[in-house]
Amino acid sequence: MALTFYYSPQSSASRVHDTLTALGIPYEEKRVDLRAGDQKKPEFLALNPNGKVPTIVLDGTPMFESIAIQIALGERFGVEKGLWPALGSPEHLTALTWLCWGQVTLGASLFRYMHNTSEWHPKEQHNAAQAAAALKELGEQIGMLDAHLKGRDFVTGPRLTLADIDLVSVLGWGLDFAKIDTTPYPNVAAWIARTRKRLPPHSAS
Ligand SMILES: N[C@@H](CCC(=O)N[C@@H](CS)C(=O)NCC(=O)O)C(=O)O
Repeated sequence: MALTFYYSPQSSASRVHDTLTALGIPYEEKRVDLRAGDQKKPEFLALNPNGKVPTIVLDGTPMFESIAIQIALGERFGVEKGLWPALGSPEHLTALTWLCWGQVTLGASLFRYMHNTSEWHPKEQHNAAQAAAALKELGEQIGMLDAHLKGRDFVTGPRLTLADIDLVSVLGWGLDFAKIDTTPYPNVAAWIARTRKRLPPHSAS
């Protein structure tokens, strides 16, 4: 098995880094300097025409989009490591559901909020009504996750999976960014702490 991981610190690659660390599989790390524009160089675009991190090359095949990478790593390495439910199990369906919900639905609200508030986006494009609507949506989504986690240690039940690791990475960033207080969401707060305790320290994110 040969795995190369292209990343930049504090980026969407961090969630894949958390997964690789949790899986404990060998891989080669290649840092991509986003400020220098390495992601738009022909040699990188040949791997990922979307020009972004994370990108991996697994046994010679490039992959991009962290959600696809997470699922591929889960299916290939996670089942035997106890971090991804076996195909055909109810937990497998639940893990896919929450992993995708976190990146697609929750992610869309986070990006909407970010696009309308952050310094990375021109102020003249900010829209206060859009930002407020996104924040309201985020509150409803986190409330929904909180209700799901009631009586569960992790999203699929008693066992940590890559769905928790990915979702905590996305949501943890979002809570900090949007300065959302977790007091109204005690199950979410406890689950984030529980999941983070299971993550070994790492250097790339
Ligand atoms: N949906 C993508 C998002 C990837 C993404 O936006 N990566 C950013 C860093 S957080 C990037 O590489 N930006 C560089 C650029 O757009 O030039 C994923 O989850 O993999």
